[in-house]
Amino acid sequence: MEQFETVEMSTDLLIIGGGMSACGAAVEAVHWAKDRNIKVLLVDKAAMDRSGAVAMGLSAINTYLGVGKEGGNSPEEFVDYVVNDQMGVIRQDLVYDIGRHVDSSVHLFEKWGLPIWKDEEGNYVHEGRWQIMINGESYKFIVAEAAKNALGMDNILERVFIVKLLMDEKRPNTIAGAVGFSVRENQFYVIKAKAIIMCCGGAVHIFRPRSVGEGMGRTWYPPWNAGSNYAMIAQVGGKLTQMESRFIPTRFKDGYGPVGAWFLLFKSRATNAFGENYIETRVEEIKPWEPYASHKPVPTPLRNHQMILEMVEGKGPVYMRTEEAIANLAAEYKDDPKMFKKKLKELESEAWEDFLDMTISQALLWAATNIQPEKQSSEIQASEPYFIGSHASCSGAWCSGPADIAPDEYKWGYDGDKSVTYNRMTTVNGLFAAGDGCGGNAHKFSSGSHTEGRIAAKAAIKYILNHNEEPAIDMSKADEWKAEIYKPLKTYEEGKSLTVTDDINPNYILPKMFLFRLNKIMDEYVGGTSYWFATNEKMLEKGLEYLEMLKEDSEKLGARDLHELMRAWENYHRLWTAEAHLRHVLYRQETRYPGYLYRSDYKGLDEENWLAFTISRYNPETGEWEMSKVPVIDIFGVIGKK
Ligand code: SFD
Ligand code: AMP
Repeated sequence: MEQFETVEMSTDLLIIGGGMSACGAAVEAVHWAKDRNIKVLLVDKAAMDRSGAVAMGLSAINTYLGVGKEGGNSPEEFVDYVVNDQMGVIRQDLVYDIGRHVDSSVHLFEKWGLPIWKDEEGNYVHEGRWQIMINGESYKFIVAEAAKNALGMDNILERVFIVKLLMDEKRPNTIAGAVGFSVRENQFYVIKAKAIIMCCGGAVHIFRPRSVGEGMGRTWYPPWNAGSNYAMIAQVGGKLTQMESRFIPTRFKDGYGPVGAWFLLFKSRATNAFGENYIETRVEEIKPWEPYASHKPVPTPLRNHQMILEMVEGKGPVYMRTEEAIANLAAEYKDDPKMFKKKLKELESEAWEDFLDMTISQALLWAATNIQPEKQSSEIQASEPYFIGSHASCSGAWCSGPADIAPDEYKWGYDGDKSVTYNRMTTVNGLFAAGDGCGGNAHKFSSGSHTEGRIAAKAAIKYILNHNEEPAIDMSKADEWKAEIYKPLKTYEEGKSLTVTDDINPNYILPKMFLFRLNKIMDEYVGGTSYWFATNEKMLEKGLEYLEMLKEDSEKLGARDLHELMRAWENYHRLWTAEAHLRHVLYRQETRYPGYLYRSDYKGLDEENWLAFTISRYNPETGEWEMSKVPVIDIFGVIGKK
């Protein structure tokens, strides 16, 4: 323990994470903090230039409304879209809040240097109604630069992994700080803070991925999003919502290339192996999920359901008809051979750029398997489940909404005084969440997550001004926390000489083996890809039993170096996320999201009982999980609207 120096730090606002929402939080927080003598510190487990989901870049910004522009959308229309895509269970106050502010984040990105595609009149080129095209290979770098400029490097800790949050010793249910360690240097951090914004992204590798063995690590969402948001918020008693809302993205097979550009920009069809368009041929099969089934566009889970039926009935592979889409788009120029050739080349290069900007592995896979998108179709498939509160799913913390829109049930302030509410504050005082971490609020994507970081930061500064008290943390416990965090290193050192191969040992379990076990339990009992996303009460109860045993074994996690120590704690966060997920799946007794999750024992939609948010709270005093539900309030009257 002596070799690890304890670094004690103190700040007013602590931003945990350095991704899209954290960068938004940083820029906004500094704006409100700078003339008020308020300190802001950001801690990222990686390097901000390329950390988080946008590391590889993106080819589109999926949330842009164009409010007030010709042909633009209103925030109310955005609410209608999101609520119905997500089968009704959405916090309309939070979505509206994103809708009314998101354009300004996009305009900032452009000001900071992000190239956005423009047409001849200088308007943004839309991929679809809500999506605009970008040259986004350096998207994260550009957004991070603005955050770094705002904060200054002295107020940023990179490569420091936050393991757990600390609660105030004097004030009940109030946040006071966090502890973590450097993954490069022998430094252990205790950080005191008056408010914290959780910006740690979603969770990947909770379920066994389709890519195993030599393909391990290739996933759609980034493998380093390890559920830190959900785990750390739950551990201190913060309420989580919609943790059953996992996301099953339809992706190009094996390379995980996104499909949005193909469906929306290239107007491609997807068909089964016999050329049948399942969106048209399987209309009847989604009817049990009315009123949502008739909404346009068809909700994402229902589109997935139609595709999954093709596979289950033996009509796969399912193909994205890229060659047909390119031919259709070029056909307009068929009477002018020169223009036709030029257009074909242009479309070909756009097809490759889409992946080179965002999912390079898909472009590599195309090259490696001799795919020429203008000549042949590519397989698509339903991926393994992910947890992401910012895409077409909404797992995350139960957060307070905007004072002017949120009904009383959805907003709270210090001591429950509804006249002083803090937007995006969790149910723990002073603890805020944004991006993938804020639940019940889907379709934020990169721009909406940045926006939510900004919203949370403004509220967190207000909270600090109203509660400007020193956090009460008992520093005499620092050595205890330190021993707990570095324990996997010690466990490994003490046990390593007992076996010749160090990945199999009776005294410890290495993070990779731990991960494999978690993945197996979740896949087989909680409805992973092997089971086509289906499970039932009995399976879930069995799965929970095995998770409990894994929890016991987490005490024996071993790590060979600092990097592996991070892997150990990431997997511990995954375990908590997995348990929260399982408990929510068990609680919601219906199949609201076919295509994402099937309860074999409750096959249909049950609007009467389950048009509600599922809420879980881990009680730190008793160690028990408490489940409850909160009714959905249709603030804008959009549920089931055609
Ligand atoms: O089409 C700790 N996303 C897309 N968004 C778009 O707008 N357009 C697209 O085209 C998108 N596509 C897409 C997308 C993502 C990926 C991976 C691909 C394609 C291949 C979604 C967005 O990226 C997503 O909505 C946002 O990035 C979410 O933002 P945020 O802030 O919630 O998460 P983050 O950016 O991943 O950042 C997480 C940060 O936390 C750090 N971290 N730091 C300290 N301690 C810990 N314990 C920590 N745990 C995590 C991370 O290092 C990181 O900085 S399309 O396919 O959908
Ligand atoms: P994806 O590439 O699947 O992440 O999708 C990018 C964006 O396009 C998201 O906003 C999706 O909701 C949207 N999208 C993808 N496919 C479709 C589709 N077939 N119909 C309507 N919207 C879609």
